[in-house]
Amino acid sequence: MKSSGGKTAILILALAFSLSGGSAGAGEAAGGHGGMGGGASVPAAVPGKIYTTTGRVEAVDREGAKITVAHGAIPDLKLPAMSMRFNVDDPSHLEMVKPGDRVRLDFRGQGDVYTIVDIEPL
Ligand SMILES: [Cu+2]
Repeated sequence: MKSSGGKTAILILALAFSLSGGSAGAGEAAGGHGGMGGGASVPAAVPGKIYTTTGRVEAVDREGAKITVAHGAIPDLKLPAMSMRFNVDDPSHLEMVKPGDRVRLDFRGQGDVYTIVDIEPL
């Protein structure tokens, strides 16, 4: 299939995802590590600090401006490898990657909310 078919499928998936998740509440929409358990062992991100990691894109939510990435361990944040949903500040980043892509991403954190400031396919 050409890319148009794939894009349609992705859009439908993204729409279904946002619809099914829409009633879960704003707190869940922030993504992050709220459900990880343990809690105390995860240090808060240093405000303003940019962290870099690599991973694989699992989902791109254009409506919600979020990208889900299965990232590697992030020693600075004492995070194991995991799947995590990041906010996206720059909408153009939503167009630059698609599910399945290996990516490098730069992000910053505030509390449990992690926001991608740059992302590029590897
Ligand atoms: Cu994570």
